[in-house]
Amino acid sequence: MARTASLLALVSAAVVSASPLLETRQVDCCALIENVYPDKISYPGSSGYVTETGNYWSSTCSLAPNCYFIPDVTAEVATAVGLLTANSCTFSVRAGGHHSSVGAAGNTGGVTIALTNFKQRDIDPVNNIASIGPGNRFHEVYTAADAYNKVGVLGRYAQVGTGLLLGAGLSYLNNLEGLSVDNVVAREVVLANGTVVIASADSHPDLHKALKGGGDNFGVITRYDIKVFDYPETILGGLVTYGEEAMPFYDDLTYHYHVDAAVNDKLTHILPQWGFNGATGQRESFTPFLYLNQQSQLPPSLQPWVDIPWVHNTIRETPDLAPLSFENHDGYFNGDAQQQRTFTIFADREFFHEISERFHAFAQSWAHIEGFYALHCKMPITPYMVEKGIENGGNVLGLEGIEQTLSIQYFGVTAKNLEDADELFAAHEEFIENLREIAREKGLLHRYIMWNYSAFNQAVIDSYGADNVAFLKQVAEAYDPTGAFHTLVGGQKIPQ
Ligand SMILES: Cc1cc2nc3c(=O)[nH]c(=O)nc-3n(C[C@H](O)[C@H](O)[C@H](O)COP(=O)(O)OP(=O)(O)OC[C@H]3O[C@@H](n4cnc5c(N)ncnc54)[C@H](O)[C@@H]3O)c2cc1C
Ligand SMILES: *[C@@H]1O[C@H](CO)[C@@H](O)[C@H](O)[C@H]1NC(C)=O
Ligand SMILES: CC(=O)N[C@H]1CO[C@H](CO)[C@@H](O)[C@@H]1O
Repeated sequence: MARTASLLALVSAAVVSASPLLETRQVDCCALIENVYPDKISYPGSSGYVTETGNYWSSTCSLAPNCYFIPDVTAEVATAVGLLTANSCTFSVRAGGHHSSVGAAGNTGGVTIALTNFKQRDIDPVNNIASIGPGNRFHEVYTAADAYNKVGVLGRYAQVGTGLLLGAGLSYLNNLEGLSVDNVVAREVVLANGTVVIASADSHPDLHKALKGGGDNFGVITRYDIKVFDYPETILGGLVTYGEEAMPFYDDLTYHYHVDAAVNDKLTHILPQWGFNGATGQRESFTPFLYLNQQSQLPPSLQPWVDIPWVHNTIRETPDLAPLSFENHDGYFNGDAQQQRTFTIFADREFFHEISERFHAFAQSWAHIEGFYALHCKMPITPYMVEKGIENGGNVLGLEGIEQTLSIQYFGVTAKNLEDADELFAAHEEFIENLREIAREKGLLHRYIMWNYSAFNQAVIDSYGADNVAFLKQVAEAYDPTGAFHTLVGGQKIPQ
């Protein structure tokens, strides 16, 4: 099947390029790679193509590339990227496929490089480094490190991919060790011209810093070396489920977590979030908890969370983190239409309540859409986390100098059907932009927009501030002088 399709593609390409009407020669970008790696290209109709198309969390991101290129080793990525950029071919890079930004990790009519087979996960227990391939999902990395009672600063959901290590990265270990990007010590990067470099504090340090927030503007990452940390024989962790009865108390606890527990008891981690389920018309919350210490009882800093009415509570002593990541991920599946948007504020008790009330009212007005779900999270970035980043060499996120805890505000909406998505997503955008204005008027807005929770049309890199944008431009000019990652690859781009 793949072969027939590719033959057809070659034939039609030949016909097209012979046409005198076309000013530019059309290159068959898939065939370019297929000539070198015939077994690693999947065309529409093949099982490989179908599988890769299903590897996106949001159905809006499952586009129709002419082919997927599914390499196994770095040298193959390097050859392919060199060919693609030399021939001005549109291409995308996909790791775990969990970003909801359309066109960031996929395209229509181009080549999508699926890093699915990059499954390296080697733990160096002496130097406390995990070397991980971009094709891993977080549960795989947790499992590998669990074997040594070690843990990295990773995402909290089992199936999410390593793209998070480019963005910022909210994790169980944030309060103690800072953001995920700041805990990557080295990356193997395939540059636009196919050259492979290591970016670290000692090797191409400018690229290393740029990649801590600069995302997919510089190359294809084929390996991440991340720090791992020891944890005790057991830790406390689990998920607490709440219903409507808990909602009146929830934002007070969330505020308390931002300004007190996350600051003063750094072994804690909570992901405060609630969802509105269109089918039931009710709010619910599945809140992940972690306490990185060997003890059987919750510490006083977390006790208030179980003093309010809860429905189900799985917090227990556990020797491993991987099961927690699966438990968190339960209920998140691929295939619905998703849009997430985000902005950042300074933590404020009253405004926390107001935001929840407003988003709840918005969600209720969309309950009639099939499969409607609205998810809202409030996640802290403490001054200590920012200091950790500076200690680790600095990043380009522009968070330096905060004196109070920031709160990343996440808003996601889900629809079953793509037909409902346009209208819903437009209303969602309007709602969030309005809310952001209210935050600005109250003097609570921080400019930062976290890449990992952003929508395609939110100006992420701009939000890092002029100095960081200028730095990123300079690094892009040095490592991608022809601007291939700017013009040929979609996603969040450095403003020009
Ligand atoms: C259910 C769920 C839970 C989540 N939980 C968390 C969480 O706990 N903490 C958190 O911080 N975020 C979380 N996120 C957000 C998540 O971090 C982002 O969606 C992240 O981008 C996912 O990475 P990915 O590899 O799965 O995505 P992809 O869509 O594959 O990639 C995202 C972007 O990165 C680029 N990219 C990926 N890999 C490479 C590479 N190797 N080289 C070059 N470019 C690359 C892609 O081109 C794309 O633009 C969650 C998202 C979901 C849906
Ligand atoms: C590839 O690009 C890098 C970064 O611009 C450059 O240092 C290197 O010399 C280039 N290699 C070749 C073979 O052109
Ligand atoms: C999937 C995704 O978009 N992940 C992003 C997380 O944030 C970094 C940069 O800040 C992006 O490069 C990643 O693409």
